[in-house]
Amino acid sequence: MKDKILQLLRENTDSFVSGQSLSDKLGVSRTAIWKYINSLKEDGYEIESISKKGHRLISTPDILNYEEIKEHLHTNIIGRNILYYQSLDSTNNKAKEIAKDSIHGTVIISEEQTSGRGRLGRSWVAPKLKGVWMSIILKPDTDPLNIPKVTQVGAAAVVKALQQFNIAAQVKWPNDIIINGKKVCGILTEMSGELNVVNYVIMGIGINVNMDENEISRDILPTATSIKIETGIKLKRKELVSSLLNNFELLYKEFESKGTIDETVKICKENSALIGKDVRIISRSKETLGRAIDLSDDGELVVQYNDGNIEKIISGEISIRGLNSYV
Ligand code: BTX
Repeated sequence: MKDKILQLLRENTDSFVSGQSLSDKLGVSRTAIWKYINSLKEDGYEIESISKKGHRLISTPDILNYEEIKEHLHTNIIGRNILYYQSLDSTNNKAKEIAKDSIHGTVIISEEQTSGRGRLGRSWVAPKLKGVWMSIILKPDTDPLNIPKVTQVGAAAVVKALQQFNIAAQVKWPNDIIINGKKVCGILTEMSGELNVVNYVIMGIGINVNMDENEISRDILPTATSIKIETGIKLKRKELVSSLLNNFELLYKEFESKGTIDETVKICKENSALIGKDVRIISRSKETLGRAIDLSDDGELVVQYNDGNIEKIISGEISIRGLNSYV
C-alpha cells in the first residue's frame, strides 16, 4: 500500500493529492492513508501535508529499495526483484540462504553489513548508508570453469557505471576497483555447483561511496578510499546502483548468450591498473615476481615472470600486489 501511495505522489509532484482521493483510489480509510504517509516520512520521504489540500512529495531519500532504484533501472531481469534490508551480516550470506528458491537476477541490498566478507576469509567493512553493499543471484547455464568470467563482468560494469558519472576508475585484477591507487570497490563471487553444473552464482559487490576519511577504519586506510574522498562527488547511491545493474545486464548478456566476454575484457583492459606494471603474484605462501602484460579473451591475467616464462593466471586463490605497495 505504501508503494501505491508513493507512486501516486510521484505522479503528481507539482500538485497536492488529497487524502480523500488517495483513500477513494486505494480503497482504504483516510486514517490508514495518514498512517502510511507518516510512515513514508519516517523512511526519509519529504512530504508536505496541508489540511484541506492534501499531500505533496518534495524529495525522495537516497535509500536502496526497489521503489527508489527502479526510477533509473532499464533492465529486463537483473534487479527486477530486489530484497532490501536495513542491516544484514552479509548480503552474500543472505543470498546463499535464499538462492535455491530465488529467480535469476534477484538482488539483495543492505544499508549496512555487520560481518561483510572479502575473499579468502578476509572481512569487508560496510558502514550504514555510506556505500553500496549488494549481491546478485545468477543462474548461468555453463561450466563452473567459466565462473571467474562473471567477476570480470561485474568489474567492467562497475567501471562503466562510474564513467557515466564522469568518474574514472581502474580494475585491479581480478576483483578490485581502484581510484588513485586505492580500493573503492571489491567483488566477491561465490558459487554452488557440482563437477559440470552450476547451481547458482552469487556476485557480491561492495562500493565505498560517500564515506569521509574519518569514516574509514584505520586499519584499512592505507589501501581503502571512497568515491567522495577521491573525487569530491557525493553520488546518489540509488542512481549508482541502477546504473551498475543496467551495465551489468548488458555485459552479462554476451556471457549468457555466447559464453564470451569480449566487451567486458575490452573495458577491463582499457581501464586496467595492472597491465604494463611489475607485480608480485601471491599464491598461498608463495610469492613470484613478474610483469602483468595482458588480459586474455577469457579474462585471465597474462603475466611474464622474471625468468621469461609467460602464464595465464586464473583468479582463484591468487592475489596481485605492486612491487612495493598495494598497486
Ligand atoms: P578482498 O579479500 O579482495 O578484500 C578484503 C580486504 O580489503 C580486507 O582484508 C581489508 O584489508 C580491505 N577492506 C575491508 N573493507 C574494505 C572497504 N570497505 N574498502 C576497501 N578495502 C576494504 C574484496 O575482498 C571483496 C569484497 C566484497 C564485499 C561485498 S559487500 C556485498 C557482499 N557481501 C559480502 O559479505 N561481501 C560482498
